Amino acid sequence: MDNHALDHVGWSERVASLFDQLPGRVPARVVGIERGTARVVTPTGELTVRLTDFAVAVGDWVALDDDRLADLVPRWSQLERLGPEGARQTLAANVDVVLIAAPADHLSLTRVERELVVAWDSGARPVVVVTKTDLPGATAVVEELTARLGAADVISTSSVDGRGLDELRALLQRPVTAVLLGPSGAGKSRLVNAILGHDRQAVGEVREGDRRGRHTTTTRQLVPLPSGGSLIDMPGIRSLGTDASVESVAAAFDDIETLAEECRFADCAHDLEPGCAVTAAVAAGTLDPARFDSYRKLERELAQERRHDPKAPEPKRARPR
Ligand SMILES: Nc1nc2c(ncn2[C@@H]2O[C@H](COP(=O)(O)OP(=O)(O)OP(=O)(O)O)[C@@H](O)[C@H]2O)c(=O)[nH]1
Ligand SMILES: [Mg+2]
Ligand SMILES: [Zn+2]
Repeated sequence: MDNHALDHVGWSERVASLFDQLPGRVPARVVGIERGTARVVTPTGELTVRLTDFAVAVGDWVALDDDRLADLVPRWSQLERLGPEGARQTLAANVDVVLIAAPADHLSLTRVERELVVAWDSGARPVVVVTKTDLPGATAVVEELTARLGAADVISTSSVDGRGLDELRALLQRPVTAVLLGPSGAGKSRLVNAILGHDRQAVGEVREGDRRGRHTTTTRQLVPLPSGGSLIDMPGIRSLGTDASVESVAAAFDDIETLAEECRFADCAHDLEPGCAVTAAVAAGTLDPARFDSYRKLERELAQERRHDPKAPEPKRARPR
């Protein structure tokens, strides 16, 4: 691939071919959003543009006409959540990898399971990144997590002693764009700094009592990395509502999906049906009841979402990957 002035923010052959459809436009990538403006990187430098006609997200590729936003390039992936009021929000666009930051000192397995569903639904590949594994007790936490999560990819990291960082750097090569998803205080920003090798992102203390963060990061930012890829740091998210597709739940709970293929009835609800392989696995002790419980909670929540949304009576289908 020829060198391009936007290589450091993820320029690729795929992006180049998208811009082939927009002759005469200047390509740019959104690297930050703040109060009605977007910070974009263009081949000749950075620029702040007003957002009037377009709703853009960090990671979007946009076409400029005279320093004005003229087009939004079609996205190949988008990480979305439903806010507390049910409004859909795009957290990041055109990401290839979703890094789910799970702090070893304050880990919620059900939260990670939900984040995996949301990540699969984006169209990008999820990787669970356990942070702070330098802390005592982390080994047991990682073991519990990997035992619970079926086939998910898990990387153990520490921004203090540097473990796992090379594995992350190997993943974050040009032109990969990754986004950091996780609760406040998980160590997302410090991880960005550790991979960068200098302190660019602000890092905040966690509260002594419950190890929760103080919402230090307040804006989403795409950071070019020395390893060639780009990493989007995000504010910690409190509530991660979702209307993910049935396929995304199946991908995140592949172990339960595999069991379900053995149920006597194809439409088994894994409740009181005879010949249910899923409840049989729970009874036999081969499926963690807590994992089955999070699966059922997510399924119920998604069924609710589909019922409430009058425009979407059918379950949402997964985007082609
Ligand atoms: N022991 C240890 N502490 C860490 C590690 N990474 C981060 N921390 C600490 O965890 C706290 C939170 O780190 P941040 O990087 O600010 O967390 P964040 O996920 O960016 O939080 P928000 O910006 O609020 O969403 C800070 O006190 C960090 O020093 C680690 O690898 N080991
Ligand atoms: Mg942060
Ligand atoms: Zn069943």
